[in-house]
Amino acid sequence: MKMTFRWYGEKDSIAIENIAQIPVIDGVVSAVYDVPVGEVWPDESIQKLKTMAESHGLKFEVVESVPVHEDIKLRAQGCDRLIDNYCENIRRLAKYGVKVICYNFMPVFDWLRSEMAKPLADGSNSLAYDDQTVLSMNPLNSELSLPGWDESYTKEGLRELLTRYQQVDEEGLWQNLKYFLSKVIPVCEETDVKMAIHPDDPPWGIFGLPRIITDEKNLKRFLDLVPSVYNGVTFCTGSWGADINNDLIRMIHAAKGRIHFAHLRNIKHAGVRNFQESAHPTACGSLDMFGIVKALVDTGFDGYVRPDHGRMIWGETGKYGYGLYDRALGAMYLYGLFEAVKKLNR
Ligand code: DNO
Repeated sequence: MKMTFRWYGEKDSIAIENIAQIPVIDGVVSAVYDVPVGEVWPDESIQKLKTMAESHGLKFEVVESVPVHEDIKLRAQGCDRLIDNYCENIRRLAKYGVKVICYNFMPVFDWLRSEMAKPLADGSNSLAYDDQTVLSMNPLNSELSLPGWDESYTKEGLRELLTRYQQVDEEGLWQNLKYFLSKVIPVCEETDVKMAIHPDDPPWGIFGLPRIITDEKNLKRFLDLVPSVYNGVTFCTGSWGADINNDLIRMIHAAKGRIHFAHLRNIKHAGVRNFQESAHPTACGSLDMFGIVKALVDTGFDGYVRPDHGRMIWGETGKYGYGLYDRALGAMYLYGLFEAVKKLNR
């Protein structure tokens, strides 16, 4: 297991020096952020991330994300050029030592919450989701914006995009994903870079858009789409765990050998489709973090891990879910779990 930490590059308010001082961190997870989705990343930008990481004693082996252009998800005209660009990015990243690429196949929106800074009993705050609130939202009218979303959408652009998706249901999205993977995975095999799809967050359709990386059945279907080790997943406990019917430990066993990256965080369920993100330890939320780590170790997982989202604690402000302090506490806790489980398993 290699413990990593997400870093948004030079523009991140969290200095890489601070990340390097968290004792267990092996590398940063980052991306090139100033190139429009679908275009090729300049060599210099990739090289720069690597150099910055290495000059702080950190590796740069995981990219999150190389975003997938909507025209690929829609399999629209011109998508082959965009897929070629994606393949070129894989080749370039491989040249600089990248081993895993995290991406998602969620139409239009990335992760979604109804509240960004909901107070917790201890005075800290975190991200929360309540389906009733979300059902009453209209992305075209509300002020809704999330750090995970493409901020360049205009209202008209968004309306047009939502209209185009009316032609694509879940089955259509599966086919488009298969087409994308059939082009990309051979390049991964050639360059030894593993693709790791991120589950949909939350794992159900929103705003009438299809979502497919949602549960155990679909996880298996995804793995069978292209049965190559290079076609793998990012096991995000907070995303899959949002559906109370998902048995995360069984899902880890179902994906044995195909989990290349793990996003480990805890959430506390307040009801069906209603949860708040909590501190990482098992006792703070609804997920069995020990059981999850044990399942990963038992199935021979040897990939990258990162603490995911944290609360905002000690007065910290900044990018929602991506403060320094609580993620650092999370990294320490998770590392401790891995060390203990591995030693007990010997
Ligand atoms: C949220 C993240 C996601 C993730 C993408 C991967 O905090 O886990 O935005 O980076 O879905 O493509």
